[in-house]
Amino acid sequence: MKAANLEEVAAIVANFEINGGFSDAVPFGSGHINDTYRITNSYAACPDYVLQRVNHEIFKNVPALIDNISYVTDHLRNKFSTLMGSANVGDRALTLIPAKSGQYYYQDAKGQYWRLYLFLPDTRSYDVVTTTQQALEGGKALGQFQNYLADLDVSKLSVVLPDFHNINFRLKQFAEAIQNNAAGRLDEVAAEVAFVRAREHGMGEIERLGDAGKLPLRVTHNDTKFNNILFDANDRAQCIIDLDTIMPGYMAFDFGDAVRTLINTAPEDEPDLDKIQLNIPVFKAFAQGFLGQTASYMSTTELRSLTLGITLLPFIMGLRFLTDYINGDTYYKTAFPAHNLQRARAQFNLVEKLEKAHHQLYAIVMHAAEVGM
Ligand code: ADP
Ligand code: GN1
Ligand code: MG
Repeated sequence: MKAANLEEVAAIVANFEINGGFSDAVPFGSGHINDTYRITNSYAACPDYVLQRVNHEIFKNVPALIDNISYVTDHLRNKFSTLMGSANVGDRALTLIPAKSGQYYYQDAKGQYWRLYLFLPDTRSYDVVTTTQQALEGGKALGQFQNYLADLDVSKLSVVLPDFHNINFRLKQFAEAIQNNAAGRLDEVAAEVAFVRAREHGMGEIERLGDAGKLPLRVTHNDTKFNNILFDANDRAQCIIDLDTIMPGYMAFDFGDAVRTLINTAPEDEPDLDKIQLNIPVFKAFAQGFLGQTASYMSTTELRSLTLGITLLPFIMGLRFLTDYINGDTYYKTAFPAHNLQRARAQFNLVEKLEKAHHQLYAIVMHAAEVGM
């Protein structure tokens, strides 16, 4: 999808119930799927907003996705006000702004879907985690998110992207991509294909445990990249964002995807594989924060599954980046032609390093769980 220009964005914003007026829009964030703009208000006393174009080629049912977000954010707001007596509930959960139609989205003449949130001022997010405080705070916030959503009626959530973290589904897509070789890139990726083949069975353990009824389905976020946690000016975690993929899932998915991004000393697409190292103190702090909120209601099997999630999630991401590379970059936004391959290589390198550290990571999770009980 082509980026929208300023006039287009202003015209879109005019369809929402905003306070004040439109002053400016700048592209914002580094997401791979949607387009995000920060909207500044022409009145200093009125709030700024975040406008997003939801990629409806990927999210086929945007109204259902918006309903999920509205349901979850209402529930979170209630929890924050009843359990924490928090006066600033609006700072802790995203606030959707209604369109003039009354719905929480606007569909333009081209059929594109837009939504508007209140902008949370003085916040920031981290692509790479550098301090144990950030990790501890992030762990507490994601654990609390799990905790607060544990009593939500899962049946009211739409499954917006079926089988999103199901490795068997991702392997099937991978096999199809290899079969089609649509971009003629297969010869270049023999080493990566072999890497996947060697792990196909082992990576299926979470699905097998789930199918055998040994892991509960919970409300999961499913995109817990660390940069989806907003921090305030004092580096306290303030709000979990990017709620498009909220669906039923396994706790290990959320734990694993967060660890994928926070334990890595380098960005997700680092080209220099030597720069990809494991930050163990940061991981330990995150595990403490997360399990302090959640360990008390997890079985030993579920706790163990968290350590499986630590290697599964970077493996799945690497597999998806590789599949997209083979397909000719049809899913993720890319900044240059080999971007998806570079991402896949970085993720697979991380998987190797995590595999080597498995026993150490397992011990840290189990210790944090004991402390957190
Ligand atoms: P994407 O799916 O593209 O990652 P996000 O919803 O995560 O989109 O938003 C992209 C970035 O925009 C975030 O990393 C964050 O920095 C910023 N952002 C998103 N929502 C808000 C908000 N309500 N207030 C302030 N910043 C926000
Ligand atoms: C995508 O849009 P963004 O960047 O938050 C993807 C996630 C991946 C992530 C990898 C709907 O998320 O699953 O983990 O890229 N989202 C979707 O950075 O596919
Ligand atoms: Mg995001």
